[in-house]
Amino acid sequence: MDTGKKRIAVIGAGPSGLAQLRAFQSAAQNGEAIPEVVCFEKQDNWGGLWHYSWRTGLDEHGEPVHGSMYRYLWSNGPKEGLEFADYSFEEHFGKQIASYPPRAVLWDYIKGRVEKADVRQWIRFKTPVKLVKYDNSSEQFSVTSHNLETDQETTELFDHVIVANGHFSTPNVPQFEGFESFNGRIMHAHDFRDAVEFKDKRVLIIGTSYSAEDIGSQCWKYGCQSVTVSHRTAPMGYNWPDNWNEVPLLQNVQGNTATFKDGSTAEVDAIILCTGYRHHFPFMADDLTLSTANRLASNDLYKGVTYVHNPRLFYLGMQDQWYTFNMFDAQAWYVRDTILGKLNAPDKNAMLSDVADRVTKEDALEDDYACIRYQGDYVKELISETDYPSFDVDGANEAFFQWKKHKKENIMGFRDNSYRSVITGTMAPAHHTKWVDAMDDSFESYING
Ligand code: FAD
Ligand code: NA7
Repeated sequence: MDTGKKRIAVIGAGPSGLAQLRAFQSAAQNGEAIPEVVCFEKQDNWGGLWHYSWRTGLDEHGEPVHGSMYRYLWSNGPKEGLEFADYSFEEHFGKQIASYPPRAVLWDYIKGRVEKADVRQWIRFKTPVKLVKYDNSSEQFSVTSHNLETDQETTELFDHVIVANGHFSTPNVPQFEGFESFNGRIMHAHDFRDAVEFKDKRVLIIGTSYSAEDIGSQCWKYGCQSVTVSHRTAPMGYNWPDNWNEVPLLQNVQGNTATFKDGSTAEVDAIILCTGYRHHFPFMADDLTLSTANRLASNDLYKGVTYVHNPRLFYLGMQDQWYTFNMFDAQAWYVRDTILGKLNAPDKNAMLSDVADRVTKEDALEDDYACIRYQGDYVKELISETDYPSFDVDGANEAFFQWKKHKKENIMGFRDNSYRSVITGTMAPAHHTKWVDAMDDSFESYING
């Protein structure tokens, strides 16, 4: 097979798309013939969610703003769980760094590997993909993209498409009775940018997952008057500060009074919906569109990446995520080797039963620890099939277990802990300032401060 003539479209230059570029570049570095790779990125820079934008709503071109990250965001899990096996933190920073870096520091790390790999020229920035279709007779995809600089649309043919547009950008926004007449700000986590906006305010948060926990903690840290968190299923149950309260699901709002399912009420000034995101692929033809919930075993993806209804199409990073950057790498290397013909997808029935098996196993998991092991096993499974550098996944699992324990011990202090790198074996130093006192999230403060 002459793979040198193939054309591959990668949609998105976030951590997943960049993992794909690095995977192909590493094959080329090893002397292998690689296809032409074109990466379409709608933003003006790389790094996906880690590339911060102050914008909300629509951007300067009328495109929906991708960013969901906010100022003062520090990694919500230990960096020892996500370290690239082929590019350690120590290689990038010239020293080991503390375990919960702020956004700017992780963005710098993500950039470092792909700058070293010199793949920026493969990316067309400010070029959102608008439509992907598949032609059964030519067995090719047509990809229509829009150059936002020149305002021109172009349609090109590709042999494979790899969708890496992330799934934490299109908000899931439920409606609650009385929202229309609420006397304050109502927003989704996707539009949250700066906790200082909520200083002295009584904040009501809906939801109990990462966004709820972290946005609530940010508001608390930057001086809000109180945090009330409303749950649909169960409270988070951490040992929260005194001005933090967990309540059942919101029933309605009248004026500034919020009433919850148990009849209790709270006076609130702002409501932040931390109610998750939707997988959203408005640019994919119907027969190519992945439809899945935010779970560990995504629907319709053989080995978590190959679209069972058209195995020339791949999706990266569509799972709910304990593992992130190194899991995207495991997936990208696997997809690369499938495209290069070193790995083969089985027939459709076998792919469907692979998916069903993953779903059944996920459904049987009893707790978060089992979920972490499950996703760790998935990472192990994929990297055992490619030349992605093997690393101690059990050690990374252990960092996640410790992280969970540290959160239980002290939810406002867990980021002060340190873990050992599974790539270099080095223990992370303690950060110079405790998280509750560290108001400056800049790169300089974290690395040089
Ligand atoms: P993204 O980072 O979302 O990147 C997708 C890229 O695709 C973007 O650059 C986007 O502009 C581009 N794109 C989208 N549509 C198109 C289109 N039509 N055409 C062209 N380009 C397009 N993970 C952690 O490991 N640690 C954390 O602390 C952490 N914190 C998080 C905090 C928040 C608030 C959120 C929302 C997520 C967080 N995550 C965290 C998880 C995050 O999903 C991953 O770290 C990572 O960013 C996922 O990478 P990705 O490339 O799959 O998606
Ligand atoms: P998640 O992890 O998908 O969590 C969504 C939360 O929203 C979860 O607690 C849900 O409750 C809750 N939810 C969803 N719909 C509703 C309605 N209608 N009413 C009440 N509560 C609701 O999203 P996050 O934004 O927290 O995290 C996404 C990523 O961002 C993550 O990877 C982090 O790294 C950062 P449920 O438990 O289902 O009852």
